[in-house]
Amino acid sequence: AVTRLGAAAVVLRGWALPCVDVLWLSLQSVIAQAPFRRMRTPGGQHMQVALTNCGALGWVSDRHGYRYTALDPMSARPWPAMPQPFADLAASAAAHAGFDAFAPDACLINRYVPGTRLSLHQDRDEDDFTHPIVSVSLGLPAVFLWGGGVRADRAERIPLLHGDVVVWGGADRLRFHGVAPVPDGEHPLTGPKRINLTFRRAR
Ligand code: MD3
Ligand code: FE
Repeated sequence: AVTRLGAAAVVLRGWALPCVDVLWLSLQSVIAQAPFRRMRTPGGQHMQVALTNCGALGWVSDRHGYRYTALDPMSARPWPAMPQPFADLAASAAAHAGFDAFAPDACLINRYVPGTRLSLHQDRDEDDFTHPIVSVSLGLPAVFLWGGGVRADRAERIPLLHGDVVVWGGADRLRFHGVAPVPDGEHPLTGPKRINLTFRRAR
């Protein structure tokens, strides 16, 4: 089933379910090379969400700000390559939502333990906002906060479940968004965690 969130944003319910096992296996090899870590914000605090990346570019945050890098700052080595099942899923979901030939160069992987939230923000660290973003939810359910063009706009609450894929593009690309605190729970695949894969064209 497809739920429309906005002019250019859709939820593909359960789209990743046929491939979650292979995604999970691929993820284990990524995190063996580039473990989850909590990065510092420019303000000096630790982010609640732990993250890692795969693909040519990875999103990082530190005292100097937010940016994409070719090297993992923890290892000084390139980020792990994007597993083919990741790239295939991102391209097929984007195509289903009307974005042909989506070739992400960055996959940000976020890990939420119960109680973790992601406050309202915009994603503006990419060069070209005409490319869509594809997000894959795994594990514990969460409530996605879908705001407007300014932070003060009231946010809609959208439940996202294991296997749901969301594609955001065009007019909705700069909407404020976030994740409400993840409720306690245990998921058969991921344990007490929510994992989100976010595919982007950074450059
Ligand atoms: C909506 N991650 O990493 S899905 C992020 O579930 C992020 O981990 C959330 O927001 C998560 O930046 C939300 C991804 C997402 C990414 C970009 C968007 C949603 C978006 C851009 C515009 C609107
Ligand atoms: Fe975001």
